[in-house]
Amino acid sequence: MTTTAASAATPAAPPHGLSRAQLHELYYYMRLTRSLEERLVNLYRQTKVIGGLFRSLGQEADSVGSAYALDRTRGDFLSPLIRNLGSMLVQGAQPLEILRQYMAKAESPTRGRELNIHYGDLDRGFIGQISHLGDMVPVMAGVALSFKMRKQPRVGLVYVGDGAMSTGAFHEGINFAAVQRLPMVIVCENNGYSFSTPMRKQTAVAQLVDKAAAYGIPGVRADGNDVLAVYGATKPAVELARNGGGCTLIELVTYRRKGHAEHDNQSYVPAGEIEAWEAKDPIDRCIRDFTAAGWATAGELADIDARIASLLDEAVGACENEPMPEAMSALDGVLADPARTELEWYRRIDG
Ligand SMILES: Cc1ncc(C[n+]2csc(CCOP(=O)(O)OP(=O)(O)O)c2C)c(N)n1
Repeated sequence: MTTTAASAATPAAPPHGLSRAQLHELYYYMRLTRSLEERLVNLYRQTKVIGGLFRSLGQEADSVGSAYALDRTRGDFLSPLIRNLGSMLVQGAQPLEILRQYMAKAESPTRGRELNIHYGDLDRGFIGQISHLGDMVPVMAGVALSFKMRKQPRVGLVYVGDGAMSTGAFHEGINFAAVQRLPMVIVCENNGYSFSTPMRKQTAVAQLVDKAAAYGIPGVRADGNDVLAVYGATKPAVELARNGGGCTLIELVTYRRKGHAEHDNQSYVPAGEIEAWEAKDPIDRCIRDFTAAGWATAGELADIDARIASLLDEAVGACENEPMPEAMSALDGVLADPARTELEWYRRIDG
């Protein structure tokens, strides 16, 4: 993107048919993702988060820009992973329910049965994730197959990490999607690491997108830290899928600036690497690009920041004082009838 002082006076139209308001929305969701995760870090350090905390620091543009390319009004679906909080927010997830979920509160979507962002909502078009890497690819292939069989113009988008691409489930899922020409987009977030395994030990291909050719489908590679490049890569793939053109593999090149989760001290990361990627921060870049092009003023972006801060103040304040689930409800909604019978037995002996 080239910008000059003169272009700020008469801004060029934003790319990819996006409006100024839509660019502000892209910024909103990236900032919301980061700020919500920062609140979660504070709560984690106060031991108020139950279980692990998985950050997407530095990857906000890839989640937000790709999810934004789906059409929620047409019933498109996505399948997030632990680092795709941003995509869920775009799809309509609310900060309060994310906070409740991380703190295992009684009112959380899974009522304390599952943690972090492991939940789904079919009405809002995001699917609860299976932890086993790669498994969501065949699951989304099934969803996309149902769209195709019912002749619905809907698209399914599934996220995988560089590590997940080495699994058998990924291979079976992408192959099936390719052969069946399913209305599907597979977004690979190449963030350099799978837990402590760097890319060079993960795969022998030079670029993950090279794998697309082996399945006979189009492959696209984009800068995952540039929200407009991400949107620009994903939108045509979504429309191709919707129009019967089948599945595309998109590689978004980014970097995992935090450890696998908060407990991971990243001792395996070479010196200077994190700092080099800090300089390519997707939110800083968005602010720079949007203001230089005249698509947003610093004041407009600061207003968005302030709106998010007060939204999160309210959500954290409300959630912190909410109760945990009743201990005796632990088996409700988890297992089938025999377990409930057992629970009744415990209730009886409990008096
Ligand atoms: C089949 C399988 N093997 C191992 C794990 C344990 N595990 C959970 S996340 C993770 C790393 C995932 O790396 P990647 O797919 O690159 O995604 P990233 O964490 O980098 O976003 C591992 C090894 C798992 N969940 N499933």
